[in-house]
Amino acid sequence: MSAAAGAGDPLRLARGVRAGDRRALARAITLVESSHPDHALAARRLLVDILPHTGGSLRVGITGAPGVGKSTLIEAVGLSIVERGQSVAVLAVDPTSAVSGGSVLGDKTRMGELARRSEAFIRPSPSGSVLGGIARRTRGAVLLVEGWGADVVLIETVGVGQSETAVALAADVVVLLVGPGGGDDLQGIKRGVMELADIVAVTKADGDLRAQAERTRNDYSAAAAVVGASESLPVVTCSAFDAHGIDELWAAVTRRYEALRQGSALADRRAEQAREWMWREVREGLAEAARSASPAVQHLGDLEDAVREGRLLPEAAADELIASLRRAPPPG
Ligand SMILES: Nc1nc2c(ncn2[C@@H]2O[C@H](COP(=O)(O)OP(=O)(O)OP(=O)(O)O)[C@@H](O)[C@H]2O)c(=O)[nH]1
Ligand SMILES: [Mg+2]
Repeated sequence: MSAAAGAGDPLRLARGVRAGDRRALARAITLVESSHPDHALAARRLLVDILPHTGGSLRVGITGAPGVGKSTLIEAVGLSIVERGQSVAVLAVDPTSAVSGGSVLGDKTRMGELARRSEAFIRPSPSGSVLGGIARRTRGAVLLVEGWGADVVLIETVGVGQSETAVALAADVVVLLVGPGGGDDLQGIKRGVMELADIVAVTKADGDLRAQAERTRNDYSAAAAVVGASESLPVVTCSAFDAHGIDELWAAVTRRYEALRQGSALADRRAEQAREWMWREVREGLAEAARSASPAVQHLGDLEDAVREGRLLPEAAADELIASLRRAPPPG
């Protein structure tokens, strides 16, 4: 079968991942990230085989503005996890942006020490050419690193647009990282970023920035109370440079995780993420079918023109496409 040949044997790959083979893991993630239609079936076989061996890790999203210090903090946190005898996987989910450029190189150098540890696996961002499907690829990669045996998964993301959804659909605990400057960063609250966060960490709290970071921490604590994000939203300061606050931050993360594990909160959260994921797939699949498989596809250009020129309401055009999809014979 050519598809399986192109993608390698998914079941062999799955065995390699479960045996702790890092190269197999890297190839497995590449397969799941692939947007090549021939790889979709192999990727699914792989994930189905891995699925019974997943769910055992603490999944942490680390989100924050570009350059705020996410990768550097992840290296510090990751090293302390490894020192405690646990394994850690780092996933960066943002496609390389034109702005920051070359984040693959950046991540590798910024996490150089962690990258050399056998208990750590680091997967830099997918390349900038890959658009769409970030949530799907992130979830797939989380399952794979769990199958590999990661005790902790750290997911780095700038947390806007698609990657915000990706982290919300994949993480158990979300840490919002902010700079010591306050000011503009506080806009994050208005944008609702804090509603997504379980913990706020003011990073770069070292040297001259330490006092300012403490003031920013107080600002965030006060702001969290005002927006009613949560009476118990922890706000901490930390530094990846002098290791200040790293243990406290990690203690806050594990406290949150242990709280979720009381009763069924963690299982409920993950169940809801899986359900939401299914509906995303349905929405994306239907949109794709409307674009490519609907009998109205020959008129698609006309429909779009009519909508663009204001001759047809967008909702009327959508109705027409959906109606035509309903009339279409089922695939296969
Ligand atoms: N003083 C100080 N600087 C830091 C700290 N952490 C990171 N930096 C600096 O902040 C800059 C950005 O750090 P990164 O870790 O690459 O930030 P990032 O959020 O991962 O950036 P992107 O992945 O590009 O969004 C680098 O120059 C770091 O050296 C810290 O704890 N203290
Ligand atoms: Mg980074």
